[in-house]
Amino acid sequence: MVDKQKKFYITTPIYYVNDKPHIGHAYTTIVADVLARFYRSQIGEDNVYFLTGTDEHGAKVAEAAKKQGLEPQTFTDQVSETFKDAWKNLDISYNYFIRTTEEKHKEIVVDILDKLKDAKTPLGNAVIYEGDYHGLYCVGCEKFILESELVNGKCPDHNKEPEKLVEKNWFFKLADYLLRVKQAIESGELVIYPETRKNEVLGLINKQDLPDFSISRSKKSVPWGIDLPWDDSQKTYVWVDALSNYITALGYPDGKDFKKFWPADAQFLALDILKFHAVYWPAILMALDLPLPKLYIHGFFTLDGKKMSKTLGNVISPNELVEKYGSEVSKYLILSQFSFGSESDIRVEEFPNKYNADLVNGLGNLVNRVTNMVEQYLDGEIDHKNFKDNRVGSEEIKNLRFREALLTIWQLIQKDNVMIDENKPWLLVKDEANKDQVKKLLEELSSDLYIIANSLMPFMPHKAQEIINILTAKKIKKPESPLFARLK
Ligand code: ME8
Repeated sequence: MVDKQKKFYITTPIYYVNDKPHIGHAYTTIVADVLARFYRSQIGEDNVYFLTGTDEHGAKVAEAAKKQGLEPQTFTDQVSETFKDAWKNLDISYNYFIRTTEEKHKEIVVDILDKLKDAKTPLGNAVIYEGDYHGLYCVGCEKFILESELVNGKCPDHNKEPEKLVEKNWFFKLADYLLRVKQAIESGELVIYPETRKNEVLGLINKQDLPDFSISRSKKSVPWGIDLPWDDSQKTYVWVDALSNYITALGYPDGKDFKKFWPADAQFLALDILKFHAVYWPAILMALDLPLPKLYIHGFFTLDGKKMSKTLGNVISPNELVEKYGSEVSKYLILSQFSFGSESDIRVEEFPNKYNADLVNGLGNLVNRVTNMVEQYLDGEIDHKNFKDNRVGSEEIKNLRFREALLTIWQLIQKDNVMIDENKPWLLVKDEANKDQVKKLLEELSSDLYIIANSLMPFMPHKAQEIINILTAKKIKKPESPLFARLK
């Protein structure tokens, strides 16, 4: 990522409203939030755009609505609110929350479809053509599934036999774009990070197992979606509708935000939707003659070794974590457990110890000790003009190494706590001759604390600000109640 760039556009996937927000959705949204806050501090509020939202069309959502006896729109209105609430509880600083059922999005999708319909592939063929689709369709996945992907005749993710479908569809001529997508990946025009995922996508293209994909479904099988502008027997396939959100939100093609922010500088997702983002999406963008984004893929994590799912009932709601720990600590606990990109198991049972060790005994204790000593030994007076905003962990954040950024900050916290233990200022102050030494020590500690607080800004903006306010007050005072209360 280039440092001096003037804009930064960050997206998360838009989440399906057939499910409630869980810790998997929260992870993606939190990393996007940290990066957005970081870049805002680097290049200014107006130059960062952070988009998230909900994916509200398709058979899967219609089915979920039906189960609850609700009209799809009423149902999606309700569930998209639960996502907004969860992000509010986690203090997520998105600039826009897009819903695929909103008018502006639907209008621009129609415009995109019309453009694709008129476009020619690099080989001179029509980008969109009509054909018969014979296929197996998994409603759970919301996609056609290949014979080779089945396990014992069933979709491995949903343990359900797919439906056989033959229907008239409109297709996207992916075949004419595969070579170009491959070249774009190899040349770095399309960024896919980490390397393992990039190689996976290249492998997929080399295997030549990527047929042209449908951009529409017959209204009979999927009645809930955007009308296809030139064929009223068809609805827009939910993935074309969904992927478009990344540009409809910005007001493609003429919107000010679109002109300023596209292409995306960081599109976050997990590997479950890699093919759609790393093959279909770039091909669609090429057909629209638009520049390609950077895709950042994090691990798909399990809970106690099992896939999280509503059926297994092992879904952790971010709201429960926020209720117990507050938003900032919840974000800390989630981000510090594993590195971006690694496939991991969430171990919620480790959260209480981690909280006590890192926040109560680590950061909270350091703030308490330093401010208490400054208050007592120096009458609260430290010349904070000497504080420097030398943040630590910035390089790590730029490289998506969020856990490592936190580790770097916590090394400084640890170093300072040790420095206090070793120097024992409470003994030093007993002798007037050590006055300067104590002052110097507390100056260094306060100045470190200032660095720690600034470095924590993208992760814990409120706690960080609280620390900065204490340190830059006329007189430093120990906080009235501890920054992080011990868990009972
Ligand atoms: O796929 N571990 O929506 P979705 C890590 N609507 N991340 C997880 C996760 C887990 N166990 N579970 C979910 C869709 N996620 C489409 C996307 S985009 C144009 C359309 C996160 O609700 C992760 O980011 O199934 C994953 O890619 C996304 O949620 C899937 O969300």
